Amino acid sequence: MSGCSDGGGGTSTAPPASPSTPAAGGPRIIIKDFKFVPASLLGVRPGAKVTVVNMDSVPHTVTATGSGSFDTGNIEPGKTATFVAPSKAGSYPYDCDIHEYMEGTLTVG
Ligand SMILES: [Cu+2]
Repeated sequence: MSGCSDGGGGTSTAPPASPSTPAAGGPRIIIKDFKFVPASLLGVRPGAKVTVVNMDSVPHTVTATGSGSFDTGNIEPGKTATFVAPSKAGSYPYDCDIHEYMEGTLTVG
């Protein structure tokens, strides 16, 4: 096997994170300093693709608690993952499988 060394090939031209700029591609969760930002992600469309960016230096996950509705699996440092929001409106708490004190809520509707 060859050609697997480019680490996912993200865009390298993205400017530094700018909190005031809405994400073009839809809802997004940033993981930084062992926190989910925003901790409560509101107004996510049912079935929307949610992007998760891990800006920490350790792996994290976004794992729905209880419902099992979504789970990114391990997101390595500096990597981005996506998951599909539940198709039913409601509030979906999640945590990090590795650091259970990390908590957030995804609200669909
Ligand atoms: Cu974590």
